[in-house]
Amino acid sequence: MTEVFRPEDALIVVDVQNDFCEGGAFDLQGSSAIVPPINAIARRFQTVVFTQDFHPAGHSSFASSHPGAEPLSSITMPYGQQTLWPDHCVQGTQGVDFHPDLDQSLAHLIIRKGFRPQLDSYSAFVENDRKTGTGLDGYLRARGVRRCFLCGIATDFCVGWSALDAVAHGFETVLLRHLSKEIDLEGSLAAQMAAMNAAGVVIDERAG
Ligand code: VGL
Ligand code: ZN
Repeated sequence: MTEVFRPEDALIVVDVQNDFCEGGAFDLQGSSAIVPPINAIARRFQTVVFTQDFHPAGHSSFASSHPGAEPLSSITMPYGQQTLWPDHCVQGTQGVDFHPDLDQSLAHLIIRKGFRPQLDSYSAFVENDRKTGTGLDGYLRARGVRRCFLCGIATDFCVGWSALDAVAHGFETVLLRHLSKEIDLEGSLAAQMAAMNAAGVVIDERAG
């Protein structure tokens, strides 16, 4: 039986953008497959939020901004450890756009993140300094949301951090595992799944 979502449920669709999909700058291989079922499930929610990774050129989270640094290595920033990524989701490029099959008319709010040159943001709620809020918490509260469902890219980074922060902000939280795609960098998927389990995130393994 298809679950009936409640008026106080929100769907948060994280970073379903060209650069993380086939042919993108940081192609996670197979990301496109989650797009049609995300559209389908989004039609059943009364609150739908998309997030968009939205970096300026030369962003500090790019390996190319740190001479000699390899992509997927790590550096210490003033706010803590930061993984260095290939250039991705740069404002004004095609890679920053949502996947062409993602139905943007379903989004009630689009939260952009990672636009401060010296600060990255994985979570939809709080940037990587763990202090700078995006405003999402206030928006969801104002709309009476009590439970957050999360899906998108990447399970072990932006989706996972968003799920942990949803719990930390007092929301019941469900990860839609099969509507999410992982990076899996040196055990990051197992570690993030364990963290979500420990925090009380409900892991939903159904296809949607
Ligand atoms: C993401 C790495 C860098 C994500 C964004 O969407 O999970 N990962 N920027
Ligand atoms: Zn990014």
